[in-house]
Amino acid sequence: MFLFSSLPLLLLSVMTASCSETCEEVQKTCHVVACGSPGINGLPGTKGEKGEPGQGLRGLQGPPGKLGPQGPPGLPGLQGVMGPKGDPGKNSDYDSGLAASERQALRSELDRIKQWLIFSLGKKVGKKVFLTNGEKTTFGRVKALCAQYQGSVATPMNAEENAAIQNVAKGETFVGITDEATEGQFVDLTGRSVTFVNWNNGEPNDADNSEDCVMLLKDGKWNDISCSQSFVAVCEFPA
Ligand code: MMA
Ligand code: CA
Ligand code: CA
Repeated sequence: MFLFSSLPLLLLSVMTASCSETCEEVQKTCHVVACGSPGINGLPGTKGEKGEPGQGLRGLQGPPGKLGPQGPPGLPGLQGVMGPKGDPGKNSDYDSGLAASERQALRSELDRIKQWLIFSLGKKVGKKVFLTNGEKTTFGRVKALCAQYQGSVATPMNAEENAAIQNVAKGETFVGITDEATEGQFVDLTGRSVTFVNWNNGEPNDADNSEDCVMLLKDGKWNDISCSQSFVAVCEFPA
């Protein structure tokens, strides 16, 4: 049934396909067809191959377009890599700012200078160095002089130290021992009773009741003497 009713339409389609001209022309050659409303368009043909590039000159590039609106802020970036190690901090109490090798070099240079000083001027006994500036002065002045150079008045604690002081002084010298506080009780300058003594015969005699200081005689023996007399200043320093 469908086949019969659609047969004239099918025929019409075939005739239209073979008669591509206008309706008048169709009427000349295709007598069967009545001229009515235009037929429906056929299906599009397959796409042709791309043509050759044109021969005309290409136009100049136009000016850049206007700046677009600002976009939204981006997400935060990833955490950066760790930076290099910082400089060492400064602490004036504990950090000299010198490398260990520099400190070592200074230490050894200082030790060499100490050795020269001891060789030329002083005597070292154990942990003490005895030095003099050759000045002859009162006991009070000797104390002040030694303190000025961070030392103290030479005080023999044994025979060896006694000999070293005698040697450095090359003459009569005060030692850091007095009985100023209590007559007859000889103490060092820290107030401790002396354990080593080397008194000359008949000493201490506190002559004229005015001898509270102690001097080394040329032979190293001790004599109590007035503190206001003047003798060679000998100081002792930590070695
Ligand atoms: C004598 C003797 C000493 C005293 C001095 C004072 C020469 O030695 O008595 O004990 O300290 O005189 O100058
Ligand atoms: Ca005395
Ligand atoms: Ca005396």
